[in-house]
Amino acid sequence: MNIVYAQEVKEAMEQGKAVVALESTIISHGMPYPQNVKTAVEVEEIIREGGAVPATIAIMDGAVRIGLEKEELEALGKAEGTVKVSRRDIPSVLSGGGYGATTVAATMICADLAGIRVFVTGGIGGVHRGAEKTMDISADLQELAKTNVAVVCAGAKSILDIGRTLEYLETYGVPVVGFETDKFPAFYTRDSGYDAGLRVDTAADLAEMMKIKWDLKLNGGVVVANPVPEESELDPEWVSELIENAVQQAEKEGISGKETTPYLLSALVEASGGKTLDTNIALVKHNAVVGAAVAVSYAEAQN
Ligand code: PSU
Ligand code: MN
Repeated sequence: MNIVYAQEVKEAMEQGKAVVALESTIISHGMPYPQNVKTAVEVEEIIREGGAVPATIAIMDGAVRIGLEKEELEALGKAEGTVKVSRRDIPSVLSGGGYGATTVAATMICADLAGIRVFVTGGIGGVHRGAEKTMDISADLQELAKTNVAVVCAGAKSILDIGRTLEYLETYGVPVVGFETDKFPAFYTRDSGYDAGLRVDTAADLAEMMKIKWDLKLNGGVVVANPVPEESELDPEWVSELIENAVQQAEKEGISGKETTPYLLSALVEASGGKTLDTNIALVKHNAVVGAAVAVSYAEAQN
């Protein structure tokens, strides 16, 4: 199979050490250069400081890559024409060559192939606003329904219909766990107005829950909803107005399909004078702290 492991990841796996998967769409389509590369490198470092080994996942030149070197992160962050790769795109990008940046869904698939059970990102995709007409529902949700990887995120942005996203996850049996919170966070803000449904307060408790779930063959992911740190939270009313405008702008310009999320993210960075980007970076780093702790606890629970 076309799977290539970075040396650091290979060694960690051989030794049964904790490994944390990271996605690459956030680098190629989620943030502008050079902040994207700087963040990716810093997030990897945070994971190492937390006692785990980072494995940024992407497709390069016909292979699934589990772990990238610094120069490769830089190349990916700068490259133009990188394909945003979700489940459906994996075979075509592997056979066609070039760079593919994996979304939450595709990163879960590759992490699962590699046996990595903890994955850190910013936010998951979900049911888009207006999905009752457009049927725009992220493939991330279907992947969470079936693939055994815990996804540490800061909830879902209110560019999405958060209520319907949570209903979908409930229908497909995906545990949504607030980390040190009862609330489901809304990415830029700590409280979406919806309850997460479940809560854990320690990485060890979460690791135990994951182990029980998968020992019971209850296949599928876990959403670990970790709110943005208070000091980096944006004003909920302000951000909701920005989002409202961005969603309308996207509609007017006829943006649809896989273009929607990247379009909205960059429109928000522009409209907020960079504030949404600062918050995005802060929350990913915080997720890395929690994800490393969960991976360490989960590795201990295996031994
Ligand atoms: N949310 C973010 N940043 C991102 C994404 C979501 O804050 O970069 C990316 C993730 O890779 C996620 C994808 O899996 O967007 C969802 O895209 P879509 O809605 O097209 O499935
Ligand atoms: Mn979509």
